[in-house]
Amino acid sequence: MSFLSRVNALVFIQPLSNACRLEGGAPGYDLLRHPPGARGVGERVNRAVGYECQHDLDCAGRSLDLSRPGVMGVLNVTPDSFSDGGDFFGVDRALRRAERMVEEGADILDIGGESTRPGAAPVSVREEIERVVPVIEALGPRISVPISVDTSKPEVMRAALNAGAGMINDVRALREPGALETAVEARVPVCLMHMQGEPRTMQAAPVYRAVVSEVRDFLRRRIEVCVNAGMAPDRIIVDPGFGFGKTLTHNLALLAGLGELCSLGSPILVGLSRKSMIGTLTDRPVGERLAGSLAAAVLAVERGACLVRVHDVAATVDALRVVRAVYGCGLPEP
Ligand code: 7PJ
Repeated sequence: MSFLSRVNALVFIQPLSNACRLEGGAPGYDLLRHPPGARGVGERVNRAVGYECQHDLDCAGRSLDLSRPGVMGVLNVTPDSFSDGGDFFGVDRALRRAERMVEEGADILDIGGESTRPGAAPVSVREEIERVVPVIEALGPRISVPISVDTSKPEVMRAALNAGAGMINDVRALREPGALETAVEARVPVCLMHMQGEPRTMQAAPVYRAVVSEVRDFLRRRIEVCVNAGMAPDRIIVDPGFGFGKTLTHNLALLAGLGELCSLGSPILVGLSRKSMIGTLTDRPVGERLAGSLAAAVLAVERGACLVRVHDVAATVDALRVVRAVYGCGLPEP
């Protein structure tokens, strides 16, 4: 088999045509989904299976378009965030950084005040609120894209939503006491992420029998728990949690097999940007992982991810423009 036909078999045909499309239901973004009027191979395949476009997500009045792959810009407001070294600690710097990400084409910003880097110290509720709320309050009126809050604490979720956030991104998938009830009541989109263990110890010795199916089953159970608690299924986004209790081998298996998560029927978000798996593969320090992160983002989108959580927004937007053009998503009208 030639290299190209291998790539086709592995990358294009399997995840795009099979994994997402044939499972039925309302799959996560699968590159066959695109705005009405877009042209290309995707549209023909799409019509043939009666595929329905994913509608926009309503993030407390601000719209997040999931009909094509989008970019979530990361804004860490922690003194110890590992990938930006705490550069943007402080409201003014955070605002400047956030506005720049929006100018560069971010579809949503994700603001977090708890570092989840391996070994990071826990943060109190009060401290986390003091980090994120002033930034969300000041930022909300200055940008038009939705703001997501990256937290597991119900008190922080409520404070952030009151301050203007419109989505919850929880690396613990609403497993902390009170988080599920808070998210159901808030009626905003929620990202449920897989993590094995806890940030302080999760990288010690993660073990899986079959990482892709275990992550998928975990996410399926969390979706069920949320829906049983009263959450609208179309508000749920899922994330395999790259680097959260996973070795390099686990992360690579998950990225290669990401298409298998499409059967969950929820849009897929991925966070691969600057992560240690990229550092290990490229032998680069955190500030030099852009090329590796872009490759990972493109691979994830080809396998069905509809949102990529990244630090380098402008470069990722460019990369996804190329992907979208190739798949007939977002081609200009003739
Ligand atoms: C992720 C996250 C991720 C989601 C972080 C970092 C570490 N939320 N929060 N997915 N990673 N949903 O920024 O690299 O992968 S914190």
